[in-house]
Amino acid sequence: MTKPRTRRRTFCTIAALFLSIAYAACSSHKARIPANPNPASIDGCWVDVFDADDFNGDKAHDRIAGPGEWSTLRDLPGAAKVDWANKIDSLIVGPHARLHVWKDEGFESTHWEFGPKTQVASLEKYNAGNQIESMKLEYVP
Ligand SMILES: [Ca+2]
Ligand SMILES: [Ca+2]
Repeated sequence: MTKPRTRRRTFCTIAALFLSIAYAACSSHKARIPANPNPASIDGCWVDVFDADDFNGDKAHDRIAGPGEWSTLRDLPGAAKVDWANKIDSLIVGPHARLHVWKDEGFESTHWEFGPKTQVASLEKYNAGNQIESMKLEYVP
């Protein structure tokens, strides 16, 4: 009696795995990736992004929650500002996050990496001001 049940559970596990792979494959082709893809995202795994230097939120700012990958920043549903491509000037990395950013979409061209708790008042210092077009947020324990 236990055998068919185990087999069914295995089937369900495999089916769930396929569905999640299919979903991941589809979502990576979609432009619309939410600013917070995982509502139960891990505490401290985020990046605060600002449209101006010195963490000036008067213009626009957002918290992008990870872990996650954004091959484009042009369309982030759930963000206060949906289009962050080539707009970030300052940023604060959460205490449990490692931020990777790229100069072009699709994680291409120049890459910069910022560790947990990094505060960059002006990305101009790295020639990255208003240059970021894709990013990944990695969880750091
Ligand atoms: Ca800007
Ligand atoms: Ca570019």
